[in-house]
Amino acid sequence: MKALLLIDIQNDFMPGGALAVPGGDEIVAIVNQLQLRFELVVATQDWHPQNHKSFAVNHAGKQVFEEIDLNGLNQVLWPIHCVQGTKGAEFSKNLLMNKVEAIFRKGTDSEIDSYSGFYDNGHRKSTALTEYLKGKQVTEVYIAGLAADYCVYYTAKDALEEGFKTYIVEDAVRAINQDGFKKAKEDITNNGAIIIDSTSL
Ligand code: VGL
Ligand code: ZN
Repeated sequence: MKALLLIDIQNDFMPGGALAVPGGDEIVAIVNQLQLRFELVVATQDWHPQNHKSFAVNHAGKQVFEEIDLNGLNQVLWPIHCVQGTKGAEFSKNLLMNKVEAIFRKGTDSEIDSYSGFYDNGHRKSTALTEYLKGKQVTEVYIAGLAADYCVYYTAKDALEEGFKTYIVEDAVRAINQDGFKKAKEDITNNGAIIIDSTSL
């Protein structure tokens, strides 16, 4: 069984959003088409409390995109984004949601960031996505969404570690930083991930 994982296709990652990913809106129509080819579709939703420590404003004197040590982990400081219950945290209004069977929210603990849909950045707590997918006999995951160099990348890394055959649908992702995505692709393909195009599905 294969599953399509839709990563953080939320307003704040769209052009005009708080943490806009260039071309983020361009994936929505592709993702909607792609969903029709899958029996199982699940989504993740970045879902932070206002006091989340990944937000630069919550560290006196720190600027957006600076890096700090947060409870022993390297942390990029982001603009305020995807705050629980806000418009920015909602899924893009153009995203087809009726096929999405489950939504996994992440980044809810103010002390630790969570890029992957499976675990927080310290692998301290699980979202139970693995158990959910394995309970449905899923062996292959196809990953689409935002941002390619952060949440898509870390979700793919964990998917590989959890033993799933892992595909990145390249035309259905967009990166914050192109160079970062190039390195991310090298890393995950070295670990067995497969990069494909939605047109080949
Ligand atoms: C993301 C940075 C911070 C993502 C989420 O969805 O890629 N990036 N929070
Ligand atoms: Zn976030």
